[in-house]
Amino acid sequence: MKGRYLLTYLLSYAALVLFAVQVHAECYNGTGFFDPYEAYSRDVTWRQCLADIPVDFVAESAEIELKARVKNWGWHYPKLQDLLSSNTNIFNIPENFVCSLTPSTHPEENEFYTIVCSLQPHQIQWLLDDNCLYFKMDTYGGTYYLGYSTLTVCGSVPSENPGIDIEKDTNGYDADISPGPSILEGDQVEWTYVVTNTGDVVLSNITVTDDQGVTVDCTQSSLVPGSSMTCSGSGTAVAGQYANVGTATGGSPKGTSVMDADPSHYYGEAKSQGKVSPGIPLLLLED
Ligand SMILES: [Ca+2]
Ligand SMILES: [Ca+2]
Ligand SMILES: [Ca+2]
Repeated sequence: MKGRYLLTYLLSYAALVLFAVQVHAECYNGTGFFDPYEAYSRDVTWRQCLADIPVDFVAESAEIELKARVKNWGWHYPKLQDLLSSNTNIFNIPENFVCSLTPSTHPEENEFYTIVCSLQPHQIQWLLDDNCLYFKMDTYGGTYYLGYSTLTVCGSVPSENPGIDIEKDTNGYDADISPGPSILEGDQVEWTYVVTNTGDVVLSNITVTDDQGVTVDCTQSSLVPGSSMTCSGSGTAVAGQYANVGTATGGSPKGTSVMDADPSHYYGEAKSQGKVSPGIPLLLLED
């Protein structure tokens, strides 16, 4: 038996570890909105946007790659100089780049060169704020063709594992199968509906319904992972076998719906007939 407990423990632990690290890496690209661009003794500014980044995306790094060609050799090689946030609050605040690869010598005529620059954390935040940034290249004379510019942000998207559980009791009995507890006809019946968030994300818009029209009162409509609430309903016992099913539904932050249902039963002892065994029909004898 000890070995079996150990195995169960190890399997539970492995499941927890797998559960905890379910994130997957993602990279998103955006290409600058320009045609091959000819710049002569003037700076080049362009806007670059990323599309379709999930709202819960956690960025870890971002970089911009710029490819340009020198037509007429200038005094200096051009360099990616400034980054301008397109967020209106901080627009026009120039930010120098941290470039991991900058040409150390003047490029030759007609030579393509590439610069790769890393964005700093607060620049990445600007990018996530509205998915777009303005870039500026200083050219210092000469003629340059801007070939392309690619903006890439990499990070992770937390995966969702939403789950919900409901356990419904009649007068404190789970009573999933009939007949359930015996209750005298006309007595008060108390139903409890314990709803638990069994997933790893917050559930909201939680509703609990009863298929026999019992009014179910809950104290809250959202649950953090691992937490529970007890909802309740009440009614008057009727004679005979009775069954009702409680159903709980909820929604994850990404809009996934989860649902669970649980039944409970009771057997209503008819007042006028005294004790009646379930399943045995009454015989009415006629004269
Ligand atoms: Ca259940
Ligand atoms: Ca149950
Ligand atoms: Ca039950």
